Amino acid sequence: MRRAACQVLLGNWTGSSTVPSHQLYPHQWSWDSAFIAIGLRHLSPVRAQQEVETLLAAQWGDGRVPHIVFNRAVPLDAYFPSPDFWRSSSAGAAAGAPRTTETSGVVQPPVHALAAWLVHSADPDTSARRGFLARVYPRLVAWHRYLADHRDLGGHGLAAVVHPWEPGMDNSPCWDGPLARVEPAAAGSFRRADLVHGSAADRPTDLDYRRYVRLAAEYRDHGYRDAEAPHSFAVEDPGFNALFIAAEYALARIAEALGGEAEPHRQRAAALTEALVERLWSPEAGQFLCRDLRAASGGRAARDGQGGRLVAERSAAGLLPLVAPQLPRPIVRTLLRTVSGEHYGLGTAVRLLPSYDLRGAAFDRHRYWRGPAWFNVNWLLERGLRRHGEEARADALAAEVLHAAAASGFAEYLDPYTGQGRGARGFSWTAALALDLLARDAAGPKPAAAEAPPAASGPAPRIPAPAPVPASEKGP
Ligand code: 9WN
Repeated sequence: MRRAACQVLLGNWTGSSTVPSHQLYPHQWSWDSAFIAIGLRHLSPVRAQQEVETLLAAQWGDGRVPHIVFNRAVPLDAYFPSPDFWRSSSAGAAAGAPRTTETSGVVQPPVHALAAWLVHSADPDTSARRGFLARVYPRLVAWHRYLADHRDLGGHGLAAVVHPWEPGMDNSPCWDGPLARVEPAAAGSFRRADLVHGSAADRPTDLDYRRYVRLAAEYRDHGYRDAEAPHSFAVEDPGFNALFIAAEYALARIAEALGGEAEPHRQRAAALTEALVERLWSPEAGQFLCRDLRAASGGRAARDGQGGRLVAERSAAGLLPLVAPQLPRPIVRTLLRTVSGEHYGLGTAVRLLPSYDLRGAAFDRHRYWRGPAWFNVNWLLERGLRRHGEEARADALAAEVLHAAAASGFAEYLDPYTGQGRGARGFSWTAALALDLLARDAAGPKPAAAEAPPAASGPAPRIPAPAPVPASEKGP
């Protein structure tokens, strides 16, 4: 399995970074590259450093790390929206877009500091010799500063996303309400490339795409300047902010390793955690929810006086705060119950965490982020479980992730009920994160308490459970 995972990563390597999939996503994607680097470090720490640095080289002057860095050798019609839609080097000039590299203008979750720290930890000597941390640290600081200074649209300390592509979970039912207020771009005004390789039953609808295009064009036409763009879609997402918290703690570790000041990063992480709980925790739902900042105030849900309204949809993003180390214990306990309760059914109804409420009205086991199980989300949950001392559950989940990754040919995502692979095969982050779990398995003894939960169907996986996260990787 290790060999097969390495082959996927080697095959998707372009010479300076890794594509998520040659057919569907033939460029470099931001959060993909972070997850890819986390796996790649076990194959080649230097290549993993390069993955992160290639992405950060396309950072804008205002600090944003774009969600796509385009490869100029790839034909324009291979992916939509292409560089001639975003026009970053001209339209984004005032926001400091690179002059010679074309990128998108939106962002993705800030997993990069965590990736950089894990990449460094894989081979600290080589990393130090090459000056890796010293080079990436100022860029990561600028990236986090961009989120804090330009994206706190709600004014209470959390970063808002301004396009469904930003939280990385493009087609989540959480966006249906906020998106409904967006005027769709004219039908036929653009040509989708995703349907050439992906099935229409799995991908977002044309109407969704028309709204994605409208939002992106509006941002572009305002020079990608957050102070001027209307941002008619603005949402505080618990997944995005949970990863921001984890990344801020990772930045503290990086600062420490460089002999710098770690405390401001820890304080920012603690403040973010407080704001996350204050603004997005829903005791009724037993999980975190998204806050739609553009929803008209009024109505029952808005009476919390916080501005906007909590979105009444349960998505797996609302469980990701488990990766935050300082979450109040009662909230952790509730989240742990929710994970295996009726809405997600982990270990009872399904083997991997679905992306959306199994009982939700919009649940669709095949369509993008509306139900399927994704590997990066499950890798993050595994980490969160371990972080809060749930070793046995984490071991069981890791074993399921490895089993599913191998059985599906490293699929992009899975039908949560059958485990059948969907979307692209030979998908980079699936291979990378499997490699990461395998490497942990090789690194240490198997914890005694590792017991698999009851399986939904089929034979139990034969893959041994991995060892705990090494102490050097743990934060804060
Ligand atoms: C738009 C590359 C990306 C992932 C996202 C996933 C999908 C793109 C698309 O693919 O999004 O960014 O065209 O649907 O939703 O999480 O980063 O793998």
